[in-house]
Amino acid sequence: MLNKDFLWGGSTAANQIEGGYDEGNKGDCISDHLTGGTLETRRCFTKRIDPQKNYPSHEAVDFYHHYKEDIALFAQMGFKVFRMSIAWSRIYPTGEENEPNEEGLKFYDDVFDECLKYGIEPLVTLHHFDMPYLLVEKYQGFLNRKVIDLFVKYATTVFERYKNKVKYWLTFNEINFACIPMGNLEVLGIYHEKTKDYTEPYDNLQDRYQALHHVFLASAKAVRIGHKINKNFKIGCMIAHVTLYPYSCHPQDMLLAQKTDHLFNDFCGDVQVRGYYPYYIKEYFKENKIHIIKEENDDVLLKKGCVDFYSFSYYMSNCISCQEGLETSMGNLLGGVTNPYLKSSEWGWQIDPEGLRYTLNKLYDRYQIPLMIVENGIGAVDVKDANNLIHDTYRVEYIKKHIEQMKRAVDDGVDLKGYMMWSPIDIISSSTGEMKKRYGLIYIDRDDYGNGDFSRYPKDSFYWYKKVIDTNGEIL
Ligand code: BGP
Repeated sequence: MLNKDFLWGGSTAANQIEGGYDEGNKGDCISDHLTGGTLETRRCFTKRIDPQKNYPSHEAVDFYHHYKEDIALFAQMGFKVFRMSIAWSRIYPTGEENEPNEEGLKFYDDVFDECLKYGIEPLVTLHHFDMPYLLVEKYQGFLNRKVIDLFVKYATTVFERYKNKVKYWLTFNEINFACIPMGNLEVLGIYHEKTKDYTEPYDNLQDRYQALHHVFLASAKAVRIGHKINKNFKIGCMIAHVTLYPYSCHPQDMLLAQKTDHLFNDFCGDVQVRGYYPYYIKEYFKENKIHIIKEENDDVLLKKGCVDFYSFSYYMSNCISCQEGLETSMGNLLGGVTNPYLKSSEWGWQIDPEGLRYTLNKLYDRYQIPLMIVENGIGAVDVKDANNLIHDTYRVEYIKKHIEQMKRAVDDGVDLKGYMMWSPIDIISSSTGEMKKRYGLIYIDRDDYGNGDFSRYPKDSFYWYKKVIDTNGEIL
């Protein structure tokens, strides 16, 4: 049974939903430089914005102008919580101004007021793949310690401004993306001059882990300051948990799965929850000749800036094997070996509801602090019929099965505070930049070629999710 105050809702990110990329004095950020792509054609990162190219974040689904309508629809579904992110470059357009941009601050005031009007708790991510672009060019993002202070200035500004409106915060979205080369740009803000394709960047392990160290410090400092500004703040970490199984019971598969799990899924959470680097990373650093340059107080700071809760995204699982030549699968950030017992989504992500129960138990066992699922959903092609109806039974099926397993984990004893599906309305896909890959409970009239008038249409899943929330997950 779920608690009465269980936080049901949905989750979004500024760069995928807002649009209005040059309105209200917003500066451009990393995602404003990413072109649209498909499953077959990768997105590109361009240093200059090229008027001939399509950059989906520029208009996204125009939440910037539709937020009232959207939040009213979330309220109609009975949302208790709405996860969104603040675009850093709306508050500090280049990241370096001394004074924040009032228009940007006002926009989020209005959004939060709208949520609170309906009794919806905003849960806010400070950094979701959208560092102000100037910081990439000038400093190579978090590779430079100066960016820690710039981030902390931004965090302090929004904590102060919204201290009576927002209680739940996340510092960095999917921070562990930085544990694979592709995370260089979107999490760390590193775009090396030798990089040709940001999805396969020139990768310098020393730089990547040094920059990640700075991100840990930025997060820890923000947690400390947040708690000083309002002792009731609950500030969490956010991990992309790609659940990994050994492909076979061969001891070498077991060991490789354990190691990959540590390095990808566990490392960042271990630092942010426990406040120190775990033992296994020291060996990895030694093997790879990585030497983290620390200042005197860094370790103390990490220890003092532990998060209050652990949040994560869960879409899928993958297998790990030391055998070569096995069939492989794609995934949310991390691919792996295909699991013969699972089916995949149209974009090749393996669907594994029971893996969610397994993961919740693993995480609670590991950390013993409250957990939140802040992303879970399925990207699919939806068809709107002549009556503007969208029969997305596959989405209902996906979410239903995951909620069933989530409830079982709560019965197992896991302290789970909330479930935020991804995403309440169709938004731009992060990996492919498409509109076609839809996650929403609400359909948006917009395609990959800029057609459509942004009208909103509830899908069948909208009415289904409303019932789920109304019954606190009893009727699925
Ligand atoms: C996560 C991101 C989100 C979101 C989601 C779905 O990695 O935090 O921003 O987009 O994945 O992924 P995609 O849009 O690539 O299908």
